Amino acid sequence: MSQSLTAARPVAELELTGDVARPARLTVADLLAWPQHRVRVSFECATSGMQHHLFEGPLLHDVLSDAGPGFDPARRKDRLRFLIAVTGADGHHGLLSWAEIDPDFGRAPVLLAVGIDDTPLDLAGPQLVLPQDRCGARHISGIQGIHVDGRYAPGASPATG
Ligand SMILES: Nc1nc2c(c(=O)[nH]1)N[C@H]1C(S)=C(S)[C@@H](COP(=O)(O)O)O[C@H]1N2
Ligand SMILES: [Mo]
Repeated sequence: MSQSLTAARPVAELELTGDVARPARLTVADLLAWPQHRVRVSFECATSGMQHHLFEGPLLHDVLSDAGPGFDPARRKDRLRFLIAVTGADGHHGLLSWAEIDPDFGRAPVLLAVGIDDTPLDLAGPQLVLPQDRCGARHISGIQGIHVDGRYAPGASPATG
């Protein structure tokens, strides 16, 4: 057995896919490249009650914008058909709309946390943090995938605005 006892444990990676020009695989270390934000969040869990945490990480909007979402940034209406699907390694998942985190619309300061209560999340993977949510269910931990989907367009939409 030549395996070193100090061999690195597998580091979690999240896969950013979908309607983006630059799909990516991102570790927690990669997510440190964006400006970091700290936020204290309180949320209620239906089973375990109130929880309070200090989270740190980049804005989801900053990370996804740099991946080149497939809309025309000059046309605000073009962003309204985009969904963001977030999946945890255990299969827990949730949806956000692009407009929810867009500075021109909902402006929710949603984070991709790389740390919780000053503990790094390198091994567990990043956690979605939604300071605006009263309930904890969308604070998806161990994020494995983020899929940007711009196909929700059941009818033709007006060209401008
Ligand atoms: N991956 C994953 N993230 C998850 C969940 C889950 O089951 N899987 N549960 C959610 C729920 S219901 C709550 S309240 C918060 C906090 O859950 P915890 O008490 O397990 O930390 O995490 C959320 N994130
Ligand atoms: Mo919960």
